[in-house]
Amino acid sequence: MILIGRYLSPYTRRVAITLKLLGFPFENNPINAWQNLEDVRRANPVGRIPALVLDDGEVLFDSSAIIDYLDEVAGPDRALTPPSGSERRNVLRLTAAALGVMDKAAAARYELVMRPEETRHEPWLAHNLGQVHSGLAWIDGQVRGPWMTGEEMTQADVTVVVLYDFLRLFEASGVTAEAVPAVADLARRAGEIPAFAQTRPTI
Ligand SMILES: N[C@@H](CCC(=O)N[C@@H](CS)C(=O)NCC(=O)O)C(=O)O
Repeated sequence: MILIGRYLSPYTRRVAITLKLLGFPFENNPINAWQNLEDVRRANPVGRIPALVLDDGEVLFDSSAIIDYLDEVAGPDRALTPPSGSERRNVLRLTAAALGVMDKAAAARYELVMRPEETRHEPWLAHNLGQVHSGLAWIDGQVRGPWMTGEEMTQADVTVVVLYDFLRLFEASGVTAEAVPAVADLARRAGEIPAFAQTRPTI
């Protein structure tokens, strides 16, 4: 399988970590929509990363759809999202919150890096960053320990950790370890696991 997208994208990184945790071999093609739009569009007509090219040539895109497929192939005992019930709903809720914060962080970052400074709309930037902080504070209050939902690492942990690592790299987010101590501790411990350490992004 070939994972298209660079690990600076938290959406791509959550797929890479899931592939590694579930033991799927893959190659990474670290392209992005800004420098390689035509190549990205060949895999995903919307022109976004990540996309996953399967061994038979079928292409999947959107990180959640890819992860759903990987969980299905891994089977219910190994899947990172529980198969049913309140455990599943809880993991989906936490993962959705982390993805929502990720979308807001991306919107804030685009406002800063995609526009000439004189056209930046500060209220929109502040609106998005406000949602980043409120969402992340809520997630921090949900950590049961040692992982998000208790003893087992799940997709909620993968997504929260890639979100936090991305926010720490994106300094203008204003997110500090002190503001979200439970998430910061979770990310520190996850960072010692090879799947996380081997995919650590740099700007
Ligand atoms: N919902 C999508 C979001 C993917 C996404 O926004 N990717 C960003 C990179 S972090 C991208 O390709 N942006 C380029 C663009 O939107 O033009 C997913 O989960 O895969």
